[in-house]
Amino acid sequence: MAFRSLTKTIAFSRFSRSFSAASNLVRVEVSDKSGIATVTLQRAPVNSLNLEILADFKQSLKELEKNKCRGAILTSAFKTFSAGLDINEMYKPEIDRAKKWWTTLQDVYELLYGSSYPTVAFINGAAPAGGCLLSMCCEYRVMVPNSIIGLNETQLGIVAPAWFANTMENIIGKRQTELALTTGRLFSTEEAFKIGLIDEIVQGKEDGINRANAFFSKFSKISPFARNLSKQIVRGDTLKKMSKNRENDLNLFLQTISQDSVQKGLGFYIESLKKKQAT
Ligand code: CO8
Repeated sequence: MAFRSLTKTIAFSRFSRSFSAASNLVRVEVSDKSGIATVTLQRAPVNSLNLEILADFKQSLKELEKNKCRGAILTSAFKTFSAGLDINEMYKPEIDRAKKWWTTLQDVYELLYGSSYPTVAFINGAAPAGGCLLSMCCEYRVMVPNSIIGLNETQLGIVAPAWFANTMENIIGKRQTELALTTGRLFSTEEAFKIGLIDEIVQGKEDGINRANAFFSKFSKISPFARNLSKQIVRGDTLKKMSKNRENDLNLFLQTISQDSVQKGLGFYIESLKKKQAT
């Protein structure tokens, strides 16, 4: 069933409904009581972000915005929050698909970082690179212990784009971002908490959802208009810079992945992930 026709029937504030796009890679459940949506990424095994899951996610975010969602919790159906961008989309790519993939990622970023409703990432497992980016787009991050989060791109021989870096900088500051990016550091949950990359450490799903709801309840007496405008003021420069630079950013991405040395590095990295499984 087409996502559009299904979601047309949803009145967000009155019904408890769950829905997902045709390919079923993102599930959205809206509570009738609170109006809060839980958005669950579910591309097995590790939510690596290929074109199809990003397209589903983009569609879900558009629907949430259109239906005046009251708040959204982003999480994963698996023990990994998201392994980040699907490396296979960058390795020996088909150029038209790579272009579509990257622009869909840009769309997702703009929709999530600039959403009018409040957002919480319940990071229930590892969140490297693009996984970290998605969580950083949310307004509040709660994370389970003994996991990892960070922008580790340099470890793959690639570079996190400026908008990834700026988004991290807005959370942990320039100095920590420079250190984190240049070393490709993956922080443990506990380290991430200490530097403010995450806001709370939670013990499992129930605690995570409770803490997310506690965050939303901070706005119960705040006008949604004033809340959203404040968010847009704080995030506006980063968003504007990113939006203005979308074409250059796409060209830079295409140039980067067309380099032999980058392809070689990505090939090694994919092999190292496979070898890890074999040992
Ligand atoms: N892309 C594609 N496949 C992946 C990815 C990924 N990012 N991550 C894992 N996989 C695959 C594995 O190869 C494995 O495949 P298979 O079953 O066929 O062997 C399967 O998913 C399961 O992986 P693991 O066995 O490793 O699962 P674990 O639960 O043990 O570990 C982790 C989960 C911790 C997430 C681990 O898989 C991992 O570290 N993955 C790599 C994460 C990573 O480095 N991501 C970086 C992606 S790059 C990015 O997001 C930003 C790029 C910015 C663009 C720059 C411009 C050029």
